[in-house]
Amino acid sequence: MTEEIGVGMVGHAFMGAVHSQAWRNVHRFFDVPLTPRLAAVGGRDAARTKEAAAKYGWAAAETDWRALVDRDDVHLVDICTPGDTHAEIAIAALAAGKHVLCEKPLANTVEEAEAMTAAAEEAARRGVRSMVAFNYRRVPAIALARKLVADGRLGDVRHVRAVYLQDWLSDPESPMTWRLRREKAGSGALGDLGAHIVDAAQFVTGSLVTGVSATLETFVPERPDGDGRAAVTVDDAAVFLARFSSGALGTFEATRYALGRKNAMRLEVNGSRGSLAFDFESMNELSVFEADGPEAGFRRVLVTEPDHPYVGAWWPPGHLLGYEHTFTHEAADFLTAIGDGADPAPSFADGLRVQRVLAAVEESAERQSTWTTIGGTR
Ligand code: SOE
Repeated sequence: MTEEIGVGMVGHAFMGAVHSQAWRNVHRFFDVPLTPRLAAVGGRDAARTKEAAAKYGWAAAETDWRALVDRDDVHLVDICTPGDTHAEIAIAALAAGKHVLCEKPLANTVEEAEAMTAAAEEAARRGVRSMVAFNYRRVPAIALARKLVADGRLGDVRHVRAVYLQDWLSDPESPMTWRLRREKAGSGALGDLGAHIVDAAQFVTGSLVTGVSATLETFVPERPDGDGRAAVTVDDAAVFLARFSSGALGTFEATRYALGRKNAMRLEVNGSRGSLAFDFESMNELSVFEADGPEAGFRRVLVTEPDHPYVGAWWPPGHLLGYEHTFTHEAADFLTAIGDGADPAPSFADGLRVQRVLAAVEESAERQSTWTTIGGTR
């Protein structure tokens, strides 16, 4: 076993559960330089946090995130809380010399993301690492897509078509949640789902979104909340056009109202020599078209070969991977960067760039039908 690194995770709901399994398993499948020790999990409710610690295998439970950050046996802080707490926890942890993995979107505002990025850059000079948890980068088919584009197999990228479709809000009577409160979540489908496809599109094409024209909608303005009703203060859906630094054009759509689509995170890229298409609901596949290939038509590549990204650590070809594996890959990449003394990606600066795109989408939607250019990108 390699040297241990104590992990402290704040938050233990959906993301906490999936991150827990990644920390528990990563060193059993990947040759990582550090072995995680699940030192402590943090949550506000003592009984529920204790229960989560027992269920997911954490040695201790803390009800105050500051106490968790301050623990001597915690060297890495994993932030799995709603966006309103990311900046405060990340900045305190980095100041205390703890490596930080932070769930997406990086923050609720550009200002918070800027402060987090400044703290991360200062901490990196002290050897303290930070990364944003854009887990879809670690889907083997998405990583393969990036490689195909980088190797020039698609030629010059002309179009990016990205959608992220869920349907869990389709029923207007489904109850209020923190995800629908602006002060908690920052934005709605835009930050939750749109952030993923912006990151994935930039990652796969190696190019940045430079401007957007957007529209947002909240279809159901209030929802049941306890004995009454509460106002939904975020978008239910976001649709936007984009330009990329490479010259490509993009279209993006993020919604929680696409009935029948449960987690359809889809990306299609068309280049001068070929195209590729991905759908998370068939996450082990990548469709590839090469214009100078022997036959016309898309090929369905089953991304389960040992030489495909991340796959060699797992099962024999054709034995499929799932959602949870993407988080194990993320943990492996982060531990490797920490062990190697390297800056991991996506960095907080990458998270800030996505945050700027989200803010530009909101600004454009607010102004209605204007092209809004994003500062800091070429
Ligand atoms: C909920 O909409 C959610 O869990 C997102 O928050 C995640 O980031 C996404 O991976 C799945 O859907």
